[in-house]
Amino acid sequence: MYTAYVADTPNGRKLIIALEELGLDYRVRHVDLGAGEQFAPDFLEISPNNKIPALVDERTGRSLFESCAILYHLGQATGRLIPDSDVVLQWLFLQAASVGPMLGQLWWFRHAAPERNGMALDRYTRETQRLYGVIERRLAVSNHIAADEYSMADIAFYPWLATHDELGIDIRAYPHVDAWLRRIAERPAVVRSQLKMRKA
Ligand SMILES: N[C@@H](CCC(=O)N[C@@H](CS)C(=O)NCC(=O)O)C(=O)O
Repeated sequence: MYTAYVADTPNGRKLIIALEELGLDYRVRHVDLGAGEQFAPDFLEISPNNKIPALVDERTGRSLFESCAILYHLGQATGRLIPDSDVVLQWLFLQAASVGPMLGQLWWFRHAAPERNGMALDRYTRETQRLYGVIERRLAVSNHIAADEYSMADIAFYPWLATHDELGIDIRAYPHVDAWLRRIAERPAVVRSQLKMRKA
């Protein structure tokens, strides 16, 4: 039995999709980021960077933070969704190091900044478009991100790239990403993850 600490954000959703895909036994703990629950001492014990998601294995008491490290761990522990560990890892690093932070900044400057900042909007929009272009080129030659088959890399990218409308990104400019998003959205585990996240 696992406990998944999440909120209704792309990083939280990744973990729920992975747990659903793997059919693992887990319960959800919703962390109220607006109320500052991520700074509670108990939560910092398992997630010292005060961010969701985090995962606790209740059988061993072992905890992990950083979404892509958690996905990688679950894949290795079950022997599933990691067709080639080095290749999956490189895409997981790209997601965690670039796609999450850049799209996250663009979202913040578009939806949460107290005043409009044209330079930041321009910079993060161009960087986000560049990253959609990287994945577009990859999906032009591969059915999925790390390999032809579905893997943890797709789980890591999907909830982020699915936010294109909120980011002002015209998905028609990235037809392979668009088709891939539609295919992933139909997966039963992805559909179930949405229901689980509603409470998050
Ligand atoms: N690199 C981290 C990023 C996690 C992250 O940014 N989580 C956000 C929600 S999407 C969070 O918990 N923010 C709370 C805060 O910064 O106080 C990961 O992939 O797990």
